[in-house]
Amino acid sequence: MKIYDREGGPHPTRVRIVLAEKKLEDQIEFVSVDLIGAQQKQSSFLAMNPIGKVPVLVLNDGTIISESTAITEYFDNLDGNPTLTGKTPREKGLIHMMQRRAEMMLIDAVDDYFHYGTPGLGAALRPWRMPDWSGAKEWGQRRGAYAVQNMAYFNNILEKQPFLAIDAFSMPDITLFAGLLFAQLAGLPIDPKLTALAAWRSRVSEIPCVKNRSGQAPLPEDIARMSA
Ligand SMILES: N[C@@H](CCC(=O)N[C@@H](CS)C(=O)NCC(=O)O)C(=O)O
Repeated sequence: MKIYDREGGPHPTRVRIVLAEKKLEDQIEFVSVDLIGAQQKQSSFLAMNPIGKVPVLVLNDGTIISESTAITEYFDNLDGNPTLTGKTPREKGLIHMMQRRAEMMLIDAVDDYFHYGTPGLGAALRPWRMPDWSGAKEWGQRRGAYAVQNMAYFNNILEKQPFLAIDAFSMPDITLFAGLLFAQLAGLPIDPKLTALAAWRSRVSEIPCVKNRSGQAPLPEDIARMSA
């Protein structure tokens, strides 16, 4: 199987945590996509994934699966023993409820902030990012404020329970963790008053599949190019 992604990107990080948890890393050939160079917007990549984003999973029979939630479902169910996406209808319901919220209320809003409210990945991507829309920057900043406001929602949940959806670590914990890494990188750290969220993040960062994987931080060369 092949995965097209970029080490350290928030969504690639989600999938790499899943691969570590499911012990599937050695079955994957990673293909690095130069996001700052806008390789994901070139026709050869768009033929594979028309939304022009990584990660993309290509199975050995040529089947293409994009969207990190879908890729997580695929890997988690491959061995018939799902540990991240729920075993029972109740667990699956709770997990997908919180998964949607972690995306909609945090990681997607941070993405909008990063790409519109800040210089984002830079000049090569601007043609795909509404460069002439005069309200874009202000809208991006509002999306950042929305993400920050929503951190309190997740904090409230984590005051009452150890993980976001069920009693154990599951898919939305991965999404929230990656979303908070992205937020921090974009300049939106957790408010120190949100102690339950911060404590949960420390605990999650010690879980083996999170701790022992590559890809938590963007590649040094990408950081240098982003700030150039
Ligand atoms: N909904 C997608 C989002 C993927 C996404 O936003 N990927 C980012 C990297 S973390 C990307 O490809 N950004 C480059 C771009 O937007 O052009 C998923 O869950 O996989």
